[in-house]
Amino acid sequence: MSELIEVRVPDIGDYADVPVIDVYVAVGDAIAADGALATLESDKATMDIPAPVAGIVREVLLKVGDRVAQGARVALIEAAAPAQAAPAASADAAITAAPVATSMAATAPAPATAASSSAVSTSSSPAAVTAQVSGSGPQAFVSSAATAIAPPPVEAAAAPVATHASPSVRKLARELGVDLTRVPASGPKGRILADDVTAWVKSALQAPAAAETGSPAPAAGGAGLTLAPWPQVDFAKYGPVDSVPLSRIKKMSGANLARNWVMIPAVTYHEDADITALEEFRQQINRENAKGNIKLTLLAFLIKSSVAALQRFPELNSSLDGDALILKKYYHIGFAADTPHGLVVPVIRDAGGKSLAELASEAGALADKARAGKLAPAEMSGASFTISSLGGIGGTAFSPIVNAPEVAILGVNKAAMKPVWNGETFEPRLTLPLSLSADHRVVDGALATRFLAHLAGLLADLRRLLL
Ligand code: CAO
Repeated sequence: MSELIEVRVPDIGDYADVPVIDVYVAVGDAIAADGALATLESDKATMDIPAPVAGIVREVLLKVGDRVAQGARVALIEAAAPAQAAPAASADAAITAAPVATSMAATAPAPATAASSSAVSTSSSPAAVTAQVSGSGPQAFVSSAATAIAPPPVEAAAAPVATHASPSVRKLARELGVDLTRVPASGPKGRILADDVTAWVKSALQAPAAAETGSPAPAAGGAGLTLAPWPQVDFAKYGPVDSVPLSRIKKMSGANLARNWVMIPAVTYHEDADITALEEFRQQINRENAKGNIKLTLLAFLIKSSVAALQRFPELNSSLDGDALILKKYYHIGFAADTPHGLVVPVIRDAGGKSLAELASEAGALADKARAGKLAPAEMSGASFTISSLGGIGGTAFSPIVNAPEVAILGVNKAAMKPVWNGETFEPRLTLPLSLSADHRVVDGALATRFLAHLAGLLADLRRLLL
């Protein structure tokens, strides 16, 4: 007999009484694993509740307008196949849906956007408490926390007009500054889809370019981007192709990546760190603890050393807020984790106060949780600096995209033994390539290079962490 799964509202942080603004399923509907059952939206955040398993919806236990908190019942699903996550073989197992990189997104608009929020905007609070973090692509993590550098809206506030769009689409529109009332809908029952929003933005971007007879010169006054139209190519003309829909995470993260790429004047700086001694120490400790469960990872050393470097150079642990710089006195370090769903960025809170063993164990646990798609929004929010380590895979350098509203991100590639001149002879030294991308509005080249040199010095001689 098929298993009946009770889906409940997952950990949504300190939210209570959150309105249900959309319910996507009805009794008898077939639902795929991770398909959205319903959406919650508070004044600061939105989140889809995904189905933990594929199956048939047997009961819908909430409706639009209900106000819910963690643990509230969402639906009963008759699982198509036995649910792996279900405890024991209970026929009435209760499962709390894991929010899979959806949009528990802080939406604290900059004053400019707050003033011009249209009917589609749902946020008015200045407090940003949680951030969705998800990713895709080669530089694939995103914080969707709205920032002081949010794009200006396409036009000023309009009278509220009802639009039919999911919260994730409305969030996308907010981030791109699109007034949804102007976007033609192509979804069922007049629903505006993410593709409609991106198509509208594309056409808005292409219009001035087309009108300018192909001139690549920027628009007068420097406002807006004058871009050539996106190439429209019928690829099938050139050979066989498959069209595969982008994953949910990629769709959601794409807008944030594009925003960060276009809006942050980032420069990437490179430095080599001599980690010969660090690696010997790490291996020695791991040998000593071979029977225990502590394994010191390189990532733990990177986090620890980054916090020390951030303490020395606080501008790299900041965010822009209009004309002010918010210098954070906390050190919450995000790290990019590669998962089957895409890249996500779990956050280690107060990393400065944690030992190497604690950092290694917490990062390992968070990475496992990320791979299982079980990270709660709170576990992906609030980072003040991010590390993206490709060291376990390879590479010699890359240019990570700054994860707004942070101002800097550290990229790490694979350490390699290199000959280093010691004044008399070449010595083999284990060399770790570091790549720091930093927002030039906050961090100039000298500061970035001092930060990287300091970080490399800490990694080369861990005793410096004690200073
Ligand atoms: N140089 C050489 N070897 C390295 C290394 C480096 N910089 N970093 C890790 N390694 C080694 C590790 O020591 C480990 O070997 P041992 O088992 O012998 O110790 C092996 O590579 C695998 O490490 P790992 O990368 O799986 O583990 P980690 O703790 O170092 O990293 C995590 C954890 C979550 C960062 C990693 O698993 C991951 O997901 N990385 C990908 C992140 C990513 O895709 N970033 C790009 C985002 S787009 O900018």
